[in-house]
Amino acid sequence: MSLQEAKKIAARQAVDEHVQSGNLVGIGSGSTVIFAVERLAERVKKEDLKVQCVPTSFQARELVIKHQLPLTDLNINPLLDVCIDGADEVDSNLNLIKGGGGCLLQEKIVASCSKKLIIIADYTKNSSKLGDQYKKGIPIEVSPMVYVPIQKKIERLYGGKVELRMAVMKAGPVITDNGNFILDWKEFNQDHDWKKINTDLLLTPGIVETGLFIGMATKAYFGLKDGSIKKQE
Ligand code: DER
Repeated sequence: MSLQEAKKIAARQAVDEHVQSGNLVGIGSGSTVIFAVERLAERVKKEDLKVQCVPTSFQARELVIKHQLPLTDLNINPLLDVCIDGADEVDSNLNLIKGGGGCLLQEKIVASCSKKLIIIADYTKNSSKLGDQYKKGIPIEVSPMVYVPIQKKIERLYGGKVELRMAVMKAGPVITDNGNFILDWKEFNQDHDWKKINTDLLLTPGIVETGLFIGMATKAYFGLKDGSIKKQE
C-alpha cells in the first residue's frame, strides 16, 4: 500500500469513528488531514452531517473553504468536540513530534481547546521513541529577535544541533502564519524526559511554542502497509 493510501484509510476511519453530527471539529494541518476533510465533506453530502470547523493554519482554512465546510473559531466556540490532526512522529506513549509543516502553534492551541485529539498518520510515523524515524528535528517556534540565543541555549543545555528552518521558494527563513521563525532541534538524545524538557523550553523567553505534544493525544490511527489500521491509545 502506498503512503498516500495509508494516510487515507487512517483519516477516513478516524473521521467515521470520532465525528458525529453537531460536532465542533478542529482541523489540523499537513497532507494527511486533507483526507480527513475530504471524508467530512463526503459525509456532509451523504448524511447531511452538521459540523463547524476551526482550522489550525492558513492551509487548513483554505482546505475547509475549498470543501465548503462551515468555519468557526475558538472565540465563538471555545471548546471543541474533537481535533483531528497529523503528526511527524508518535512514540509508544502517544507523545508527538509535530510542526513539520510549521503550524505547531495554532495546532497546539486548537488541540488544547478540544475534548479529544485524534492523530492520523501513515506507518512511517509510528515509532517507539521520538527520533527513531523522524530526523528533521523537533520544531520550536521562536520570536525572530532571539533565535540565535535560543539556538545556543538548547545546544548548550540539552545537546544536539539546532538549525533555523530556511524557506525553499523564498530567500531567508520560513516565517510562520504567526510571524515567527522555526528552529529544528536535531540529533537530540532520545532518552530525554520530554515532559520536563517541554516545560523547561516553554519557560524560555522567546520560545513561543514547541512541537512536543506531550500527553495531549487521545488516540492515534496508523494506516499500515498491508492496508490494515493500527490504533494506539
Ligand atoms: O506540521 C504538522 O504538525 C503536521 O500535522 C505534520 O506533522 C503532519 O504532516 P503530514 O500529514 O503531511 O505528514
